[in-house]
Amino acid sequence: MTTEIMPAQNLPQIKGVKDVPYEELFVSGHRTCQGCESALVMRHMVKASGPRTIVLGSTGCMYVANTTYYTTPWVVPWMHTQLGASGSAALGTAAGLKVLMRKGKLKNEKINVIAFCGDGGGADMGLGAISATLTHKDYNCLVLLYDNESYANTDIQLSSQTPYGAVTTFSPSGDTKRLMHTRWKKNVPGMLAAGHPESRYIAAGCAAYAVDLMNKIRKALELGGPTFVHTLDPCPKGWDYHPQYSQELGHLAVETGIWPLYEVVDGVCNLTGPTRQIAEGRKKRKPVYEYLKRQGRFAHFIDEDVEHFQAQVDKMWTDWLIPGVIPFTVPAKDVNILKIDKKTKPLHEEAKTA
Ligand SMILES: Cc1ncc(C[n+]2csc(CCOP(=O)(O)OP(=O)(O)O)c2C)c(N)n1
Ligand code: SF4
Ligand SMILES: [Mg+2]
Repeated sequence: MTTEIMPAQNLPQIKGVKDVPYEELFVSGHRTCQGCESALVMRHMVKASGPRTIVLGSTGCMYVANTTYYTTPWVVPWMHTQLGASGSAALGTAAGLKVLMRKGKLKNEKINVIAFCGDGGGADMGLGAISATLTHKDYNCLVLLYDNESYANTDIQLSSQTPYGAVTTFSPSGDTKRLMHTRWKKNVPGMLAAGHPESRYIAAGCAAYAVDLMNKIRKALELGGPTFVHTLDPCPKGWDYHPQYSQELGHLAVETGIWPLYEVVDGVCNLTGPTRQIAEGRKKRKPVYEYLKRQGRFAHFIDEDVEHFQAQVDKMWTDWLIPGVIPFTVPAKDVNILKIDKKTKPLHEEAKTA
């Protein structure tokens, strides 16, 4: 047995599927449902980050189904953390490692710290802690929010990420109310990107676009500081479809424009994958009906529900300041004022020459 510490890894961008590391660090031995895309996110996440990684996981399917009866699929060190605590666990672990290295108790090397949370744990309960973590620029840690659009582990309760009109155990469709849930999904990556200028990397991904997702994980870890990646994960149990269609639904979520893929690097927003192709006019956005009709949770929708859903998504693409990312619109009279004028001298430069 060797006690040698593995060297710090380089995490270069992956050019294509052939370039993806062969090594599996999330293996068999878990009890997630067949076709669970959140489990695939976990697999891609550690494949991208490599063996020098510590994973911290909030309560939820990816904790419970991945650590049942003394079995675990994690090859890397891993720890459970409380449902709303992914941000605090990430920051605390990063701070602990930094102190141990400063005191010489741990070899000074790059160790990736990744804390994951579900949408219930991250978009609802733990949002404040994630926000605080993203302001602490001296600590290297990634928070990954895997979004299956419900509190899935406790039997599919409604979260702030559940889409408009969807049936959950808290929002059944009935005779009195066809739609129990009429709130639009909270825009978490857009909100975090807009509000946390100290974070160098915030992105939205999907496991159906595996290389794009792995590259986002790598870029977050390479740039360092506190970073955030949000994935949309089809969930056969909660979304009510046959497990064989998980990848297809991931593709459809992106191709219909419901889930835009992007990254914000040092404040600069890049659309990625099919989202970029749609924005550039190289690919046509598919109607949301193509996505909705494939899932039992929308089976009660009538035409007007589909039309409302489509209108909301259209608005994201036609009116928003950055399509699908930043939800501000500009009044027609201000279109010219709000265009960025590159000729205007920044005030700090004017002060220097005064
Ligand atoms: C403070 C607290 N409240 C409630 C629970 C019960 N609980 C465990 S997992 C879970 C669902 C979490 O949902 P999400 O974060 O979306 O993860 P998912 O189960 O969908 O993977 C809940 C409510 C808990 N563990 N801790
Ligand atoms: S309920 Fe959904 S998220 Fe949970 S293990 Fe099953 S497929 Fe995965
Ligand atoms: Mg969830």
